[in-house]
Amino acid sequence: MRAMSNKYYITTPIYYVNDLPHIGHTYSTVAADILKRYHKLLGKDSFLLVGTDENSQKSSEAAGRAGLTTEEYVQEMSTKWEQTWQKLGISYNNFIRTTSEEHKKGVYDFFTLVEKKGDIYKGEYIGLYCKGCEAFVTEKELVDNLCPIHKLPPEEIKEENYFFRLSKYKEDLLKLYQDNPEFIQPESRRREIINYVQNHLEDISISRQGMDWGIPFPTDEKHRIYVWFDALINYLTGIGYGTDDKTFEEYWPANLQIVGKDIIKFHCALWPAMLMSAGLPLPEKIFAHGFFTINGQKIGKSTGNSIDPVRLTEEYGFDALRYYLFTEIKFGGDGDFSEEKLREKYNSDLANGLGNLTARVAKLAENSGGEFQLTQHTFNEASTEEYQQCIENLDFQGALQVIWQIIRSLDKTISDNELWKFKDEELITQLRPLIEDIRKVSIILEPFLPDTAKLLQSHFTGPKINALNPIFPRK
Ligand code: ME8
Repeated sequence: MRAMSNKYYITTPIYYVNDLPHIGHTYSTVAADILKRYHKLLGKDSFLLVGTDENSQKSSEAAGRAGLTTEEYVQEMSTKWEQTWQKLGISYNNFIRTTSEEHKKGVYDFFTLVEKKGDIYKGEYIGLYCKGCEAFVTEKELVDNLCPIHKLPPEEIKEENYFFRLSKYKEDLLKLYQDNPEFIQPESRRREIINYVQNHLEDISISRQGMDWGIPFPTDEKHRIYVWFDALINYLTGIGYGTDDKTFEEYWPANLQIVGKDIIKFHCALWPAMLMSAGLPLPEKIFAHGFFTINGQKIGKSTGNSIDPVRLTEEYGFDALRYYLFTEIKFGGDGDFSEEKLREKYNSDLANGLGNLTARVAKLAENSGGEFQLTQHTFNEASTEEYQQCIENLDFQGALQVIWQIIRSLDKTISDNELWKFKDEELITQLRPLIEDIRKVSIILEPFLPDTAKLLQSHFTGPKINALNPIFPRK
């Protein structure tokens, strides 16, 4: 197995640019951001890659509708995606665009390795293609002759294409899943993939003819590389594959790749097979989370019905949105998004819970007139084993529950001991451990609520502690 290393490399899917980010994309990206921040706090050299998938047919169609050239369109849209992650405070290290020269260079290098291995051949493809999925669908998968996800009629496509010998890797993939039960998480997804690889794995078409958008096929100018084959390689090119070997070697293989459950076949079967073919190490783990609905309806660019994460952030704050997303639903499962529930959680756990506690303690500290010489805690000292275990297991809900138990118990200490009845030295003595605990809470909050954590850390520094305006005004 791999030697222990001090780096942590985590990725999110790279999203299509034919629309703007919605709450589903935000969910995957924030999950990765939580883990990036957590590992950084543990002292790891952590790298979070995000980006946009621009070589898809969807891009040129959307550009046409917008009256722009595809280049202009993808440029404009990818800027908007990047700005959204900036507005939401995502701590990414690189934003990879699949139309960039670095990416293309890496794709060509990768292609050369796979081709040398003899894993690319020319064949004829006849199939039903769903533009929403940017993938072929089988007749069996259709519901009323429509793609079940996008409710669109697939097109029949018949053409000469290049194929990747995916089926050649069937036994290697099954062995991978067998030997590394942690490779695909959660377990339900692992079983789904084992079933797919055992029963349905076929060679996959990796080129398209007659397109004027996409990376030109390296060995045949009539073809373009089919978007998934190029898109997956972003996880390598985003850390320098093909252009900066040193950085690439430092970070690859990824420690964790986060995806939604809609794209697991590509990530858990095609992607490791591509890497095996190229002779590159495999990622350690792929985690597929569930899907949000809004009032039971799938959210998505092709179906409309989106919720704008930037507006929610402006209204409730980024931390509140993060808190809601990861307390409401067990990471991995599906859930329903509701602004009403977001507001309820905001008021009960943030305004009344954390906000109220910190305001009370700060006010008492000011009233006491005391000076507090406080301890500097490292992240490890501040966090409990249970909290760390939850995050290592990607149980974000569990980790937040650990924090909120502490918050409730601190509140209870104030009420049970009727701290407001104390004065001067007695009050100072009673407050000191409470303030120390708030400081610890503010440290372990950081992966989840980074702005709040910073604010509390700077407010409760001592020696003098002033009153604090409610950090979460009631909504
Ligand atoms: O599939 N709930 O991009 P995409 C939760 N470009 N997560 C959701 C969601 C929802 N309702 N809707 C979308 C692509 N997501 C490819 C990926 S990677 C090499 C290429 C999230 O723009 C979830 O992470 O369609 C899902 O996997 C991803 O957005 C799909 O984004």
